[in-house]
Amino acid sequence: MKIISHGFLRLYLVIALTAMVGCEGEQSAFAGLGPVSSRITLLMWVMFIAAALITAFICLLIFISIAGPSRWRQKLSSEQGVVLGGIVFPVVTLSTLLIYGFMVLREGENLVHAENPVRISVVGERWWWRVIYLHDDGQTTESANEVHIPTGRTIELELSTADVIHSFWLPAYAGKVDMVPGRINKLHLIADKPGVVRGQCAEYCGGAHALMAFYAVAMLPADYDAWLAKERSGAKPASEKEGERLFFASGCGGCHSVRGSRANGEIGPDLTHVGGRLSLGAGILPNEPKSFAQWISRHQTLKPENLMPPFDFFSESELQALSAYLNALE
Ligand code: HEC
Ligand SMILES: [Cu+2]
Repeated sequence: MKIISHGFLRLYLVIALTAMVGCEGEQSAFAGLGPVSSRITLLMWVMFIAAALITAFICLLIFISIAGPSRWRQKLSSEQGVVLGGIVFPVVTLSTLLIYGFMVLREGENLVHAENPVRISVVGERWWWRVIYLHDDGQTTESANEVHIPTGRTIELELSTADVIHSFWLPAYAGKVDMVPGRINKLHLIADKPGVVRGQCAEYCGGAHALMAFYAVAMLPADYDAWLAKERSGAKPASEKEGERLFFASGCGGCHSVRGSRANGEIGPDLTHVGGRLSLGAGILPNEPKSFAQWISRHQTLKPENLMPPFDFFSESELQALSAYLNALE
């Protein structure tokens, strides 16, 4: 009898392959781009394979107990069989896996221990990320929705929240860590090589939770230092005068900061270098010149319930001027 037809086999293959496409992407727990995530990936495979073997073994026992030779069936149902199979076997296998799991995770923590880490504070906000670089001289530089890190160094992320519980999840580098009101949770990680990966809020935090993503950009240390120095500086004097005028006249500066200008709002993301970021709206739109106009005119459609008030009254030319001003903030 043919249990699996060719059609079914093909269907299984398609499903398996589709699921595996997710393993290579920019937001993948399988990518293992640093020592912490590599440990997690290793642990996942060991647990998965062990669970698969145990399941196969149990299936075999079930099969024997139903259709096996009567001598074997008697063995299985004897008191000895029950004690061995029902108590000793699960206690030994599960305890071994548990202890192994603790050891692997502990080792991952030790690998990233360092005296002098790069410190970055990330604050979860509904529904975006406030990112604050903590300099060695005690000063800070604020940015948003993007975390830049140097490769090869221990990064210490201080995770907190401005409102509800969020969860910081950057699968290429580390496991999830919750951002809990009133607490600062630390997450240590190392990026092995330069590259861009994506992260996502992993704890339901209300309306636009699913649209609360971010990017992490790992850079060679020299590139990182240059980037940070630029990020730290204020915005250049605006060349787009009309856009700048509209920005202030519309009250944008009441919620957004543009360091080096009058705009010093604290409610929304810092826009000092927004033109140089990868995305707008916490990973929702690619940062292209036309995205600014899209965000300003339609952000409540693109990211329903987000906490920026609607600004759907600008004319096309006003939108273009505002966009040009924001885009030039690199
Ligand atoms: C009441 C406060 C408030 C005002 C006023 C406001 N914004 Fe915002 N803005 C926000 C918040 C909050 C977000 C984050 C939304 C999100 O991603 O969930 C945001 C996001 C943005 C972003 C995306 C930034 C990023 O890093 O992704 C841009 C660009 C922006 N606002 C431009 C403007 C402009 C231009 C104006 C004026 C026309 C304006 N905002 C007025 C609160 C405000
Ligand atoms: Cu969330």
